[in-house]
Amino acid sequence: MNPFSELAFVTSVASPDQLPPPDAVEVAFSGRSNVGKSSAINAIAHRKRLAFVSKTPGRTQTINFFRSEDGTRLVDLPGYGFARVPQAMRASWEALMVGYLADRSCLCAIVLVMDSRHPLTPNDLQLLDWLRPELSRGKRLLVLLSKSDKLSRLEGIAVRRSVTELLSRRAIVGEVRLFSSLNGEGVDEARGLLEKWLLDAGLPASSIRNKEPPAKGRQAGGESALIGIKAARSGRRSGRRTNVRR
Ligand SMILES: Nc1nc2c(ncn2[C@@H]2O[C@H](COP(=O)(O)OP(=O)(O)OP(=O)(O)O)[C@@H](O)[C@H]2O)c(=O)[nH]1
Ligand SMILES: [Mg+2]
Repeated sequence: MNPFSELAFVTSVASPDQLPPPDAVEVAFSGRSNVGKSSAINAIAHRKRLAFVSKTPGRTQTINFFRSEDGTRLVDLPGYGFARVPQAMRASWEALMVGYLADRSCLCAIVLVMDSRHPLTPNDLQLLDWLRPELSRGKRLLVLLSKSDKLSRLEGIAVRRSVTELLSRRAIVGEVRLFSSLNGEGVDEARGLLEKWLLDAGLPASSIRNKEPPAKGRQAGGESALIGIKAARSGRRSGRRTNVRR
């Protein structure tokens, strides 16, 4: 049975202090605007309109939470790198995303969605490098190379290989899969990996609730993904924030 088919929308969050308490095990979907994050959530849940999909880049502007009865949450993050929105608006979505990723004790895995035709943009690389310490502390990474239906089989093999090699060169531990929410390539595999990781992370939710510290609101600060990432790191160095699960 698909463990994600019973997911239901919980809440939309526009600032870090509105985040729900960390009383579930979460998997977050991140990536550039318009790469197919919301579509990937729908495909994995085998639902048509759970997360909102749009042709217009920058559609998901809040953090959207979808929860299942067993204490699992899939989290749809706002996209980054969309040039055609005002800088201030972009900065606020990106700060929201980085703030969430930097300080979420119940986050067990990050799905980085990249368009298989244009993977590894500077922002993707920056996010990957920034995630490396979290991954070495046990968080999982699944890279989905989306819209693989637009590639030939050989192109798909080549892009998966080159992304896998890049992760290895940068000492980033993660799984890389071709993915299409249109023709279903990689969907079952992605679902299986996430299910396994969530189980490894310690479901059921009742046991998690007893262990998690209370949620702490925290502003990531900053004017862009770059600045947001720097702010999150320097906050960590100065010891201001420490509740990421080790
Ligand atoms: N061909 C193809 N199109 C896709 C696929 N996944 C998503 N799309 C299309 O890409 C566009 C963006 O999809 P979304 O799922 O809304 O992308 P997103 O990353 O959530 O976008 P933002 O919320 O704006 O950051 C839509 O027109 C989708 O129909 C795919 O696997 N193949
Ligand atoms: Mg979206």
